[in-house]
Amino acid sequence: MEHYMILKRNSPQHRCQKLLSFLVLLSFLAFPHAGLAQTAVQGGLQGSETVILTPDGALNKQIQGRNIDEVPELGASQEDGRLVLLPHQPRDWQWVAGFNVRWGEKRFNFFMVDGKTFTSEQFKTNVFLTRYKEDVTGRISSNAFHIALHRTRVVENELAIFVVSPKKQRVVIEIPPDLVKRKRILEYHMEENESKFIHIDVLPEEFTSVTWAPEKVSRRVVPLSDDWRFKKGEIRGAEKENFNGSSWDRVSLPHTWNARDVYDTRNIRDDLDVFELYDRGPSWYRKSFSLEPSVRGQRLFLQFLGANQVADAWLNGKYLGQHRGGYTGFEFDITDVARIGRENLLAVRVDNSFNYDIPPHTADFDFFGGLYRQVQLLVTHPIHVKDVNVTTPNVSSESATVRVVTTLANQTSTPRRVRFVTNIVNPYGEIVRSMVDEKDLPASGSLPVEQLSDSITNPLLWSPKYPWLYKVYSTLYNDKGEALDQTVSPLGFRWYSFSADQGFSMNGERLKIKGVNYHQDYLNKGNAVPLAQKREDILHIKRMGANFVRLAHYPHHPYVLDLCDSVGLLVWQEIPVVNSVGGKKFGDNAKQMLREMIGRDKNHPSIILWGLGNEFSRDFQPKETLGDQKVLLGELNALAKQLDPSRLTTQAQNHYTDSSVMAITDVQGRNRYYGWYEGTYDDFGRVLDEERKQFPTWKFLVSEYGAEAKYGYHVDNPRIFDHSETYQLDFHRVTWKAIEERPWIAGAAIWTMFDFSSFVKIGNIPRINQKGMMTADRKPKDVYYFYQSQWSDEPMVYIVSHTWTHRTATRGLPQTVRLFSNCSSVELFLNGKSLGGKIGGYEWSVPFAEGNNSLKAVGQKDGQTVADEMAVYVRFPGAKDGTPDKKEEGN
Ligand code: GCB
Repeated sequence: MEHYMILKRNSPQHRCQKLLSFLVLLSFLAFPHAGLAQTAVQGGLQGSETVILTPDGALNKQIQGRNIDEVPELGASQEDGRLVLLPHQPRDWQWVAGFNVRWGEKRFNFFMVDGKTFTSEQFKTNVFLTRYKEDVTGRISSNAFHIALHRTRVVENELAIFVVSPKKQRVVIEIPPDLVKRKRILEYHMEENESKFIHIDVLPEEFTSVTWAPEKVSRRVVPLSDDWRFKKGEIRGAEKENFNGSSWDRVSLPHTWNARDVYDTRNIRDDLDVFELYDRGPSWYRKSFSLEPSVRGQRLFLQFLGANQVADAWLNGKYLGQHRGGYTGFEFDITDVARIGRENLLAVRVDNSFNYDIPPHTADFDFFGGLYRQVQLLVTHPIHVKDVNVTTPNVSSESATVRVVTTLANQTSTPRRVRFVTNIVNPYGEIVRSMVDEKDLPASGSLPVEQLSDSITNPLLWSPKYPWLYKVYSTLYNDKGEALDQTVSPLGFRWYSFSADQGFSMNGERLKIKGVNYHQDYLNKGNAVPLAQKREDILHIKRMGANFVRLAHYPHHPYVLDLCDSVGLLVWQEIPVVNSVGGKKFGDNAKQMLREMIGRDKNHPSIILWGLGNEFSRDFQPKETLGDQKVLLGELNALAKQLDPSRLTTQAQNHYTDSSVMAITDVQGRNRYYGWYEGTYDDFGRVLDEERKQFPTWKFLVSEYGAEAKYGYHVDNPRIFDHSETYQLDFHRVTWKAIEERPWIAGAAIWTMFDFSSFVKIGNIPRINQKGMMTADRKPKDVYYFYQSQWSDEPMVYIVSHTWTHRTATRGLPQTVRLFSNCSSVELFLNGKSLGGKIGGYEWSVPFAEGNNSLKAVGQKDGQTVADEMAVYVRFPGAKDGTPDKKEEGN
């Protein structure tokens, strides 16, 4: 194995060209101190032409000079005459910039980076964080804010350069010694209209930067989401090619047949049978598709990202196989069955009946049947990358090594010699390490290749606050140097631990886990949720200030893990062993799910815990099955450790305290509902203290706590189970305080982020578990703002409550108005008049006028101002509309 600092490939791009230096834009920044000091700016982007810049040079070229409306993926669109900036960055882009973009008569600039948008105008945006609303043109062109936003530490002589090339050429950048201690020369081959960010940290002596450009290979994913036919029920012969399914419903994926009946409240009876009341059984899907001649000679893999819960598939009448389990993906190699240049007929039978051999048996959520995630075709060269396993055997803030084990497959009938290159690319798109091997791949076989990088200095660490994401590009070349296949895997440099006394630490610093549980459904859609909604969900979680998400109670969509990596959310992901365990086949299936989950998601830096089950050792389980549960948990734990020794394991249990079971996993998750299913919320701290005394070596993480509330329902005297937002707030204020005060509790995950559908719940909205911070269609309850005020660093203020707009008061007696805020000071205004400012403890006595009132709260934090406003209509009982009470006349 060889190690390269620079990738020197003998590609035409790297062959010697005439040296020509042409810099359209160059900005130099030096950071001798923590503050920003702009030492020189050359050039600029304030021309009259619209310029859209992406990390993709070819795309830049394509869009140059065109109207931005034609490229909505860049993030600007118009809705109802409003400009809406969507933080839509294609998955592997770090940034998108637009200069001089036309919107009606206006011109504006925007910059998107890691889901955040910065604009030069006060547009209405639905962005995650709009930190700067002033004109940021200067910052964009100098790139200073980009560095300012993400710096984790003060680095001397840090330099950011932004280069745009108007034509295809070699670019030479000479950096004078006064900026980086000694003179540096960087060289790039750049395409026409290509742009680059070049970022230089404390530089190792041998530093030279090469910016990464992906290879053109045949690997591609063809979506198969549209034009499906669907029919409910068992249908004989539906797998046959000559079967006529033309009368079936037309559907597109994601799809579930339970999007309606699960929410049907008509059938609520006392003798509710959870196995009967929504449609659980087999159904059929059929789809025809054609394959272009260009895929001839390639391998074709039919991939299902999830089907609940048993799926059987046929292509062109031939049986492909069966997958059992509703939450992990699976694939079939269809190369030998598929017809190229002609129609193919895919038939899939999906069955969500109760199945004793497949987890879960029962749960407090619904088992929506169907192809509820995407189906797609993966096309690859017969010699391809099958699997990549990236770990970081040594990592600190000074240095790190990367170990990559790649499985290379040769699906041809002759042995092949290949050149295999692994490039580690930093968040700026620069190759920081290259590892190159020459290998002989056996005919019709595969070969694992292990590569260990030498040490990378000053890695940018991944954390919830600064989710710096590196990428591992794995590229296979044949003996002529032609690229055959390439994959990209995420890489984050981070380390973490749980301690029984100190809670959780990441990258050497203690970090309280502030988390939520997240179920994958959405109101009236079930689990068939579009990807854009998942993105919104993750942004809601992040915006509330959380740093952790427990993906309850099963593996979620792979896109969710990508999002968590990029926005910075720690993840607990689990297999769906919930409430009970079955026999041997159940155990085997649980292990298969664990293999599939770890196999799919092992490279995501966001994942810190593998969950092995939820409340499957509940006290009300038959005693005779407890032994089986312990054995299964032991086997699952051993398997998780074997598959992924780099991560910790956990389980979530309620009252279960048998230490011989609890201690099997590394971390002990506790689901606790004092003040809901039992006791009062004041019990929470005391009971956990007692448990800690009894089990001093446990690493406590509160995996669930929560209380239900109906959105907009407020009461004066909150009581347990009244489903008021008022009670839910009291519950959370007390419980979160108890968690926060105890350093040995690593942290907690609220049950739950969103209200979710559960057939077994008959609260005041039947079929919905209402413990969410937001409703099942994502409306925030007051408690959402309470947590935001506790958890988020972004300045916020919220008047409690925007859903309490009509109040009844006693004339002459002021009403208490509460605010949630993380600001250092807040001032409240009633009908335009200040009621005074406060520092901390945000409660005011407000002398409302009868009828319409306006409230406005203005907060200050770190030089930023935020405000919240609402209208309140106040009625004094006894008074007729507008007429003062007799009693109070003359007051
Ligand atoms: C739990 C379960 C979770 C339920 C929750 C509840 O302990 O782990 O699946 O949804 O309680 O709301 O009852």
